[in-house]
Amino acid sequence: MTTPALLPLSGRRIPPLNLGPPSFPHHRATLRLSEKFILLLILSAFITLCFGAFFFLPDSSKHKRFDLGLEDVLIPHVDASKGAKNPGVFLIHGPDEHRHREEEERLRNKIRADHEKALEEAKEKLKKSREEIRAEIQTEKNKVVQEMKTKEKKPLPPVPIPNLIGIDGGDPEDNDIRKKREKIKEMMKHAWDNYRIYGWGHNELRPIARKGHSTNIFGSSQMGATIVDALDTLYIMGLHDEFRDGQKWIEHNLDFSVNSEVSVFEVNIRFIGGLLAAYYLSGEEIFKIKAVQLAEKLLPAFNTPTGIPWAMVNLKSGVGRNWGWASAGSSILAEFGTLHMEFVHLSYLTGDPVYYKKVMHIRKLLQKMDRPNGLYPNYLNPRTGRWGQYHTSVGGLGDSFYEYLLKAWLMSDKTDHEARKMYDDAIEAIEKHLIKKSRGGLTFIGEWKNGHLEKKMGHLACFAGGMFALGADGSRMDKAGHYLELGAEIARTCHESYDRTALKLGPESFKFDGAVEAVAVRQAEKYYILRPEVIETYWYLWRFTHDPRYRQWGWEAALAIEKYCRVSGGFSGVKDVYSSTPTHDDVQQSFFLAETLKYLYLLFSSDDLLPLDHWVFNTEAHPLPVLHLANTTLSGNPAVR
Ligand code: DMJ
Repeated sequence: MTTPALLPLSGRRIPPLNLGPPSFPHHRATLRLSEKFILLLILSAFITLCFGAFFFLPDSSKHKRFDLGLEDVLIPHVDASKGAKNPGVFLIHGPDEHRHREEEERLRNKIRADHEKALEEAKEKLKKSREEIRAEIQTEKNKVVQEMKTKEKKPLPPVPIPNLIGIDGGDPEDNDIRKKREKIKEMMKHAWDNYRIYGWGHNELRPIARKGHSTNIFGSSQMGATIVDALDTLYIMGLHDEFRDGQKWIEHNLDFSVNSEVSVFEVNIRFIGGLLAAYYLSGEEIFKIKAVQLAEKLLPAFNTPTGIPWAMVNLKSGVGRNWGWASAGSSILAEFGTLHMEFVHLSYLTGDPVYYKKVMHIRKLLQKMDRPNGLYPNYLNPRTGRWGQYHTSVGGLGDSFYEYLLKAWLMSDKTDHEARKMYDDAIEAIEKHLIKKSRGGLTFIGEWKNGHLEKKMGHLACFAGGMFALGADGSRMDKAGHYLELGAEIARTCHESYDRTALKLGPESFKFDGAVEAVAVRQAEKYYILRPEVIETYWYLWRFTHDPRYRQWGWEAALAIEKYCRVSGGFSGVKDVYSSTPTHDDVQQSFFLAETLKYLYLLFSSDDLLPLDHWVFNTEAHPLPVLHLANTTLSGNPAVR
């Protein structure tokens, strides 16, 4: 007879016990309840039995061991001679017995601990969303595939060494300029030495509190962001002891297996960009190895339904997500659109096309999409592949996407025509809809918000002056002169935004509204956090025009930084550039060493240091060499065949 208990537990229907008229629904419910109760009882009894057996059997077997004479089979190390008077009875005595008990105890504890851990992990899993679990599974799969690949991996194919021209030197002939350059180097020493003393290994420095600092872009990790970001600046300045110090730290301490959720974009531009530049400049393999290790950790961020990566990824679990503040769960244009340079270099150096494919996939997807007025909105949903809010900006949220289209073309030795076309199309739409002249004759780049132009320009957008100048050569219909002029106008506007403040440092963003021109209106927009964009534009304009005004403006900015941002423990941002008594924000940003001081140093160097026809700077000012891609053999890459 089949009893309910013997029916398969997984079966959806269990026949009711024949204890009452089946026609009454409430009875049926009662019966099902009691059946379930019985089943539960049986099940729990079974589990208890198994559990008990698991824990107690070893204990009882200990008793058996002393009288059943099976020890030679079960425990072959028992000393049989000790039980010789009573054949068949083997005793474990003294130290042996003690050791044995300890061993059993240790095993039991281990089993208990493993069991607890498994329960905890199961509990944690249940807390996660379907998507998180799916992403974890995908990450595990990728890991296995990656491991298999690694096992199969043949040595990396040799790649042609790019032309590494102008990695040092740059001594200017003019004595005054040389002194200015020396001063910038001294500022770098001050920033680095204080970070070395008070913030070593932390991401950034609090120069007044004299301790380490970090922000959410680096998650909870201490990954020495300042060290990685500063390396190439140290190198080109000839600060080689400091460079070696940083290298040693990276070799021994930089570990990416951390349970920390980081920004994919920031980690890419600061860490991967910084490590690749350090590798190219110094030739030290360790930087390349670390860059590749880190890049592998970023790959799970691309596991989305569209292949548009999440903004953040947990370096350990590979789980990704987007910023809570982003429109409709979107990824950000300036973030997923600023991976191309580094990822192409990774494929170039490893021979593994995976990185190249990820960024080309993003490009192809963007090419297919409709663009309102030819403008790229800042938000794109990685689940649906649809735009979020129709906001377009050449400042925050959009900026470096345009920069990387141009630089993809430059980096490919001007062979990636697709990238150049996308850049030209985008810039034409930007010029038509976003670039205006103020009443006072200042050219500015506004922001497009749902069909309106907001007449506000961010400090971040000031980099575009340099971009227009850099892209002038090779522009459509030979509009080179026009774009160089446009770059110069943006440089002038941004200089005005500095000049109209008490500290001669620019605000975070400034307005063009009636009588207000190039001035911040809201208190929350009056800060300066050691940003580089205005100085970056001065440098590009200097390289293309050699107009001395750019060196002069750069020097004004350097003096203002020295006067108002320098403190004994490093350099700090200021909260209000319109107040003549500055309040410090107590943060020395890593980009101050990577970008601001590097661009200043280059501004007072001769052009043979990192010449622009051989090097392309990533958006964090890390120089990467032009790749003569026609010589490489990456599979599936039409640009390189
Ligand atoms: C830097 O990290 C990079 O330049 C990035 O593209 C945006 N801005 C910051 C510095 O202001």
